[in-house]
Amino acid sequence: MTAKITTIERHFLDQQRHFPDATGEFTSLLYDIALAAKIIVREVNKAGLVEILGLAGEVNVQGEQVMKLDVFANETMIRMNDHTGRLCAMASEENPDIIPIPDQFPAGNYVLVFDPLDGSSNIDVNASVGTIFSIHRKVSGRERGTLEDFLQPGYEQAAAGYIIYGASTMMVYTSGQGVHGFTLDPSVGEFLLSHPNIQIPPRGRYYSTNEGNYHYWSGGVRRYVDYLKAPGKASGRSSYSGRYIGTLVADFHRNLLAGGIFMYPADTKDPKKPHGKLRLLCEAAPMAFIVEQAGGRASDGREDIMQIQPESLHQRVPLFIGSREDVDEAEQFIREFG
Ligand code: FDP
Repeated sequence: MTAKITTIERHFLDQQRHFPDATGEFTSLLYDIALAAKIIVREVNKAGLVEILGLAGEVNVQGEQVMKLDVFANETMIRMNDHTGRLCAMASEENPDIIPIPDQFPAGNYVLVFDPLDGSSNIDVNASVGTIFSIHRKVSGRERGTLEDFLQPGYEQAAAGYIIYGASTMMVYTSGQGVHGFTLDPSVGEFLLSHPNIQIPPRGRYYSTNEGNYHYWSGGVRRYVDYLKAPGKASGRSSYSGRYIGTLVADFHRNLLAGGIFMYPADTKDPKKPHGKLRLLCEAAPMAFIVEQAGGRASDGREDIMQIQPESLHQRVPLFIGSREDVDEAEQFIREFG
């Protein structure tokens, strides 16, 4: 056993040394998120027990109010980060407006956007769920954050990451110095560096999408998925395998390690959501930062997700993300067939 054991805290401190002017504020912010994840996973691991220990919304046997897991995850992220003096505002997938830092606490130089419990429809069936986060530097010049601090394109992110509550719990993040993954060792309660410098294969063999929406997709997207499934006799390639659980974090994570493409295209199913389902700021942009740092690509079918100038906090975008050559090819089909 010669492998070096690096805790997430040690790793963050080592990374900070590359920036002699760093105050430690950013490093501490990442560490607070890791801590919030440990609190969330403690409850996620009890998800199947709510029937026994008390239903969400009821009072449990200990006399405590039982919260729905997504509400609990949201409140944990907010409570862990509202008083530390590192943030000037937050935004969550669960809250319609920005979440101010209460007046009694100091304001910092960063804003945090998060999806506290991604894939929430999978909680009841004991499949993987996750938390996604994105950090931007304050640009408004105001002491307390404003909407302007959130409406920044993806390439301005200071850091982004996710936590996957799966067979084991992993935190994967980037701050622009590569992508690093940590696995939680529950026996010591520490995230340990298990996947340094993750690189996504340039081409994969897997596609992940909700094919139930096939008839609502554009011609280009349909042709692309047909192409993935057809044996490529001429090119000698075999057909792709489908993998889709319906939790962005889990589907993305699989493709990040194994190679492949995740798609949530625009569809005509719901006229209120003409740009697909996923949110730019708390889902697409953070995943785009990670995949680019790992050597992959993220596109809305026409342009890079990282280049999109957000117009509203909960803006939705189509998403094609994963191995570089696969995303290039998806774009080609959309260019050619619409
Ligand atoms: P969910 O609504 O369960 O939170 O964020 C939205 C999301 O999950 C993604 O995690 C997932 O990729 C997608 O929606 C699944 O949507 P479909 O059920 O339409 O496939």
